[in-house]
Formats: sequence, structure tokens, C-alpha cells
Amino acid sequence: MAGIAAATAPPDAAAYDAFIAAGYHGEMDYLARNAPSRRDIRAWMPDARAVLMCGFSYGGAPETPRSKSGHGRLARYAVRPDYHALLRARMNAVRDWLAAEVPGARGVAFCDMSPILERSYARAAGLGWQGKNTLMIGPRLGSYFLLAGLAINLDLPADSPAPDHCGSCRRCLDACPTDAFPRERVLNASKCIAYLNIELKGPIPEGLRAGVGDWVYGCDVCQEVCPWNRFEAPARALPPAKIPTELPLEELAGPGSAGVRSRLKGLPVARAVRRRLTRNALLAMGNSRDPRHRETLERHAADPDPVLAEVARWSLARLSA
Ligand code: B12
Ligand code: SF4
Ligand code: SF4
Repeated sequence: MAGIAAATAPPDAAAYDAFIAAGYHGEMDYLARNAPSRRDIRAWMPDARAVLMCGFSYGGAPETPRSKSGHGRLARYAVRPDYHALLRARMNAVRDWLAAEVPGARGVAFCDMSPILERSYARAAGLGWQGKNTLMIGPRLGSYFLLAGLAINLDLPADSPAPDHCGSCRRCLDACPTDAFPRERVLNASKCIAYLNIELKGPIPEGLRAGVGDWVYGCDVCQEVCPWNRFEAPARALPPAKIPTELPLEELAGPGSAGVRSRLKGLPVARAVRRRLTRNALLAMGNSRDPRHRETLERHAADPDPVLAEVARWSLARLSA
């Protein structure tokens, strides 16, 4: 799926400023940095005239996989080979083709990591609409797709934005386990499980722990409930999953990390430092209330790392409650 947007300031600059002013970015300081380019891509590439935006589907089984007993859940995107380098390479191939075809053409690829509001340009490029859960949704692909773009120094005809099909639905807003949407299309990212279990370094705030449930890496709840994801996506543009979306909690929190590390190698989930995965697994053990985890939790209650020791004690108390 692809479309072209003009490289002008998106209409979302004010929404972005409000997001930062409200502190919804939590400890993701990088979101507050480079504000000019998040307001307008030309602060990142001054001669940009057009933005090619592409959506790469990773599909989604119609059935929602539920966590097995003693397992923690991972977001669907996280169990496939890491997309950052892969998608940037695909956009670079387009850049090289363009440079060969059009003398003087120049392009710069981005995927996820550059200070650009990717979804604003994806919306303007007609890839779909931004749902009330803030995710881009395509009428054929649903929302299980990732974005990558190419800023280009050529005037190219822009596509038209797609109509919004959320209507009166609000399933995602009601289903969010940590109540992270202050209103539709605005996420308080500091309450989102994907922030808590991937980005946050320290302890997960106590009031949000129960909501994290059995998610150990990312969260798909606001996509699982979306009616636009009910059907299998017609095409998959990303390599298949390497591991299941459930992993044994004891393995994640266990002392022998080498086995886990080799299973996760090359996947987005490998970006989470080992300590954070252990923290998440210990938390999920408490939320499972499964007494089989008591021994592991007792061992970690004396962990030299104060964050791990504290969450292990919290989970032990939950087992006994
Ligand atoms: C920081 C970040 C996060 C943060 C914050 C997410 C957020 N919603 O802001 C955290 C860690 C929580 C996160 C989680 C996830 N992320 Co993320 N994330 C990013 C990143 C790097 C920046 C996003 C950003 O700038 N946020 C700041 C806010 C201000 O931006 P925004 O939500 O786009 O804000 C818009 C709305 O507020 C909108 N708006 C406000 N009012 C209104 C009103 C109307 C009418 C409209 C239409 C719009 C509107 O205007 C803003 C600008 O578009 C992008 C990549 C990128 N560079 O863009 C990926 C990205 C958004 N993430 C992505 C994914 C896949 C996820 C997860 C699904 C991963 C998971 N399964 O765990 C979750 C989804 C959570 C959710 N409901 O959004 C994909 C989304 C693909 C898609 N189909 O939309 C992206 C685009 C990465 C990529 N290259 O593919 N993510
Ligand atoms: S990813 Fe999960 S926690 Fe984050 S907004 Fe969606 S449902 Fe809520
Ligand atoms: S669940 Fe409903 S409101 Fe939320 S994004 Fe999907 S269609 Fe829109």
C-alpha cells in the first residue's frame, strides 16, 4: 500500500504540541526533541517537496491468540524479524531507482526512528484514516501494518486523504486495559502498555500494573477489538513470525537467559533489555495469580536490582491476596 503526500506542514502540528504540553510522552524525551521536524518534515529535509508513504502489512489471524497458562503475550509485530532496517532498505531501493530514472532526484528514507509524524503524512497520502486508537487503518489491510517513507525533492501529484470509517464505534477506547485514551484520537502514551513494558526503564506505576495483565512486550488490545481487523489481511509484506506470540514466563524471568536471547535474536523484542523483559515477566506472574510462580518470585524478591526485587514482592503479595 502506497501513496504520496505533499511535503508541507501537516494539520497535526497543534495536536503534537498539545500532546507534549500534556506530558503524554512520559519519559520518551526524544518525542519532545526535534519538535520543528515533527511539525514539518522540511525541517528534517529542507528541499523535500513530496513524501512517499508505504504501509507494510504483517497481517493478523482472525482469531485472537490468547495467552496460555504460565505464558506472557507479545504484540504481533514484535515476533517477526525487526522491520526497521528491512523497510528502510526497501525505501532506499525506491530512492535508488528514482535517482537513476530522474536526473537530480534525491530522496531520504525513514522508518519509525526519524523525528517525523509518520501517521500525519500517511493520512495525507491516503493510506487510510487514523482510528480513534490513533493507529492508521486501511480499508483492506486493517491496522496491522507498519509505515516507512521516502522524502523526495520532486513535485509529485499528491493523493487524496481517505474517509474516516470509525463512525460511532468506540470499542478500542472502551477496551484499553489502562484507560490510556483521554479522548478519541489522543493517546496518553505514558499510560499505554506498549510504553510501560517497552520504553519505561524504571518501575511500572502501581496503579497501572493490574491493567498490564499478561502483556510482556507491547500490546494489541486496541487492534484486536477493531472491526477492521476481523479479517485476514489480503497480503503480507513482512516475513513470517519467528516465535509464537506467547512465551513461557519462567523462561523469560529465569536465570538461564542465553536460551531466551538466542530465540529473540533479530526480532524487535530483542530491543528490550533483558532486565526489562524480566521485570515484565515478574509482573505478569503476579497478575496470573498462579502459585506455580512463587519460587521464581521469591528468588527475585532478593534480587540486587531494586526494580526487579520490588515488582517480585508486589507480585508475591498478589499471589497471596
Ligand atoms: C512514540 C511511538 C509510540 C509510543 C506512543 C504512541 C502514540 N500513539 O503516540 C508508544 C510506545 C506508546 C507506541 C505504541 C505503539 N506503536 Co508506536 N510509534 C511511536 C512513533 C515512534 C512516534 C509516534 C508519535 O509521534 N507520537 C506522538 C503523537 C502526537 O503522534 P500521533 O499519535 O501520530 O498523533 C496524532 C494524533 O494525536 C493526531 N490527532 C490528534 N487529534 C486528532 C484529531 C483528528 C480528527 C485526527 C484525524 C487526528 C488527530 O494528530 C497527531 C499527528 O498525527 C511512531 C513512528 C513515527 N515516527 O511516527 C510509531 C508508530 C506510531 N507505532 C506503531 C505501532 C505499530 C505501535 C503499536 C501498535 C505497537 C504495539 N503493538 O505494541 C502501539 C500502538 C499504541 C497506540 N494505540 O498508538 C506504528 C503504527 C502503524 C499504524 N498502522 O498506525 C508506527 C507508525 C511505527 C511504524 N513506522 O510503523 N508507539
Ligand atoms: S496498545 Fe494497549 S494499552 Fe496502548 S492504547 Fe492500545 S489497548 Fe491501550
Ligand atoms: S475499534 Fe472502532 S473506533 Fe476504534 S479504531 Fe477501530 S473502528 Fe475506529
